[in-house]
Amino acid sequence: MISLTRTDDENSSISSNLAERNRTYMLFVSEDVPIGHTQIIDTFDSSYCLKYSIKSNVYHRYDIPFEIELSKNESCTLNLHVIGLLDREQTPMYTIRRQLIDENDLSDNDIITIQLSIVILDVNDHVPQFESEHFHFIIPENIQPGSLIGRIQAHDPDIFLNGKISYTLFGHDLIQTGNRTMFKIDKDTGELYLLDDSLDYETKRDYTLMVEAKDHGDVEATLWPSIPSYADIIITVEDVNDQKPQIIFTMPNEDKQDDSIRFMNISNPSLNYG
Ligand SMILES: [Ca+2]
Ligand SMILES: [Ca+2]
Ligand SMILES: [Ca+2]
Repeated sequence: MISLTRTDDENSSISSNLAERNRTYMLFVSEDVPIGHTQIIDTFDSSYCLKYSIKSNVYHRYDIPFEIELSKNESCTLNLHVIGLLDREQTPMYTIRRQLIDENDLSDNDIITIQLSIVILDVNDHVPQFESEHFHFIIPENIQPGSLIGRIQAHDPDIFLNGKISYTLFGHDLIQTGNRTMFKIDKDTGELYLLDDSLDYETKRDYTLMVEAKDHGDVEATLWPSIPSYADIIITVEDVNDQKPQIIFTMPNEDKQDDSIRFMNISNPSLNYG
């Protein structure tokens, strides 16, 4: 509450110090308040309302979804009215200036300038959005455990916990025979890593996973609960010539003890691309 007061007593007056009379305020308004929402900016002595009026929209911009009113009802209050939809992700802050003038004295000495900074508070009105619904990575079968496969990215334009994303991997192919976890994701960065050394093109060529992106908003909130998003990941294993040729010597006729005749069979599973 400000200390500006005025009475009808001719010996007292609203402070003549102009610097004192110019007021700055900071107000916090949630981005989900409905049109028609009203918030008190300040309360004055009732005599203040008798003297002053708000100069009509001197600095008003039509894309500002607020109006300021000097209420002269039961008490003398300076009020903020919401007259348009708010979206913190579009406009996180507004600055509004208005002048209070004495209609009977339009000299510059009796104008009070009000500067109002309105900070729009976030609600969790966005779910994380993946850059794609499907991520596809191709890796050679001989990459080492711990290698980076790629990065999954989702975006959430909310701020703080409402916009902080954590990633989690799911899927049948995540755990392989022997309870081996094949892949892991950095929950903060979305970087996808190979964990296990059992990649083998000849055994399994595709791994299908699912990734969840979830912000850190309140999952049990009534109005804006945290809701996860999902995307598919396919990891394709590429063949590498990783098997030494098998050389098999066979004897054409074991009855003949002729070491000079041999048949050689060379086979390499990695060359069977069928
Ligand atoms: Ca919003
Ligand atoms: Ca969010
Ligand atoms: Ca928001």
